[in-house]
Amino acid sequence: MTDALTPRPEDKFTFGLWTVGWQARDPFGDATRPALDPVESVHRLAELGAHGVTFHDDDVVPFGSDADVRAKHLARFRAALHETGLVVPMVTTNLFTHPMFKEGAFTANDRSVRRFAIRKVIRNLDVAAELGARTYVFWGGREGSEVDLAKDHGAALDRYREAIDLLASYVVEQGYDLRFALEPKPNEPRGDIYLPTVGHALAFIDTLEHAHLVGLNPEVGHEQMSNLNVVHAIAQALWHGKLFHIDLNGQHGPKFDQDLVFGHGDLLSAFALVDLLESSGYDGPRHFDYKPLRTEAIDGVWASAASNMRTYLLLKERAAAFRADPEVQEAMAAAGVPDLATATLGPGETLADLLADRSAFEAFDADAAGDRSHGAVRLDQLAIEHLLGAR
Ligand code: GLT
Ligand code: MN
Ligand code: MN
Repeated sequence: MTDALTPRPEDKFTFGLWTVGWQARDPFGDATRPALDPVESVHRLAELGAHGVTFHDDDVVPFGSDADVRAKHLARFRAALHETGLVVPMVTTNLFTHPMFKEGAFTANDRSVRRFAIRKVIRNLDVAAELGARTYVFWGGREGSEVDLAKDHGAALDRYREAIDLLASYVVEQGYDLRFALEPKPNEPRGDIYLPTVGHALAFIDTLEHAHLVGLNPEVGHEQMSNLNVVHAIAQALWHGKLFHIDLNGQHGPKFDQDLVFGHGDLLSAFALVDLLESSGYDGPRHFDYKPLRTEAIDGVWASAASNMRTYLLLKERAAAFRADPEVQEAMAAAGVPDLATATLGPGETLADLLADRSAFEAFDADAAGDRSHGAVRLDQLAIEHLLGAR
């Protein structure tokens, strides 16, 4: 293993406690692994070179714990962070496991469930702030429906906005240095989920009272479940200044949420994504939200955690080599990739000037423009050659 492929805290690799801690229960089968103590996960992830851990309230303090038990769990967890130096850059809330949330949390028809959900988040916002988290994720897995007529969808969006507005005003009032990141997903566990894609969530954010405090936590597989291009989604989130956090994993196209190891789905897309992230100035966590395969015992859990980081570092190294390759640079130029950064009007040029420019239209050789080759296949092949170690 070369040095560049050894994960280090400065790589900002983080893992949800629920990822390595997943016991691999699925709709058809029981757990195949024992429960993991979060304290052990913190130690093992630190040994593997991770920078931090993230968690739902219930991952650290079991739901329904009384105040004493809660304090003990939090104290043990804090001690593990202290011993290992792992940080907690992001925290989130479990608003999906308890049966009370079966019809929704912020968008439940039952108002008392909505009020409980907001209280559950507020209690955990205090924990997040105390642990120094900068991002608070909202994944609305139960916010949706199976039956279109069983919900007033406009009212659901009103209630969703009401909840996020209330929680953001709490953060502002408390003076917490926390921003919110909404995580889109098209379906699963609900038949259809509100804010199903990055685009839907961006439009929703625009309507919020504290819109500047709210961004996105896109997940690779969630966009791909919708048959969308995750690289385009991340690029647009960056373009809006809304990439607050990211969930990296793998997915083989539109099917159930696979949560594979990063890169173990669409590898070319993962390559382009790392290339984008590393050149974008994004300096947040590289957060892995994956599920160790159900076929694996505990050794496979730690091997797969390491695989996420190693795959990211390999792709980062391959992307750098790709960009540094003179033939790639020449192929990029031939394909006109850098030309898109030039504004369509020249400096000082007006729309009237464009209308007066005969070369732009009347004398434009449309057939020649239609005949040219853009060299995209050459670029794809160069990427493949770099990925396969042929260059
Ligand atoms: C849940 C979901 C993930 C979310 C997590 C945050 S929990 O496992 O599948 O995509 O990121 O609530
Ligand atoms: Mn997922
Ligand atoms: Mn996720």
